Amino acid sequence: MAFTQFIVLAIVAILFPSIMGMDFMVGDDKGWTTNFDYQAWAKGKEFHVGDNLVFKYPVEAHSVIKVNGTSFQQCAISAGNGTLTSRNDVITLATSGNKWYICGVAKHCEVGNQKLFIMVSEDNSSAVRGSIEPLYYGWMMAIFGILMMVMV
Ligand SMILES: [Cu+2]
Repeated sequence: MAFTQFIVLAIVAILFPSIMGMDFMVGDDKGWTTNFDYQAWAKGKEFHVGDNLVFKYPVEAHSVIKVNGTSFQQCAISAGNGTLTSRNDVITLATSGNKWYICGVAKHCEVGNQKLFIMVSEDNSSAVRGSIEPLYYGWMMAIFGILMMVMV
């Protein structure tokens, strides 16, 4: 019985990360910095509501400001945008749509190209339902079915 429970837990553990929000380390090991191609970094990644963006950078070296598309193009910081400076800024993607982030320090955005644009799609639960391969889903159901028979 304990072994069966272990298997069920293992399967849940495999499925669970796809249902939970994901953490995206912006720039991966380079972090949030100048002269990095963040569009190349974002390419091929799928961002969903509930996921987190993590911006890491040395103290006072950079900042993170959420802006609109126009400010993004012009590297203009509009009043009222909260500036994040904790050097480990976690932004939870709360809504779907286009999101723009720039660095507010010196000319890092204009000269250093320190800017990130992403598209966020609807929440994970609906996305997972739509994106899980039917074949994969079928296999999971088959495994669950076998487990049920074993447990009885
Ligand atoms: Cu910067």
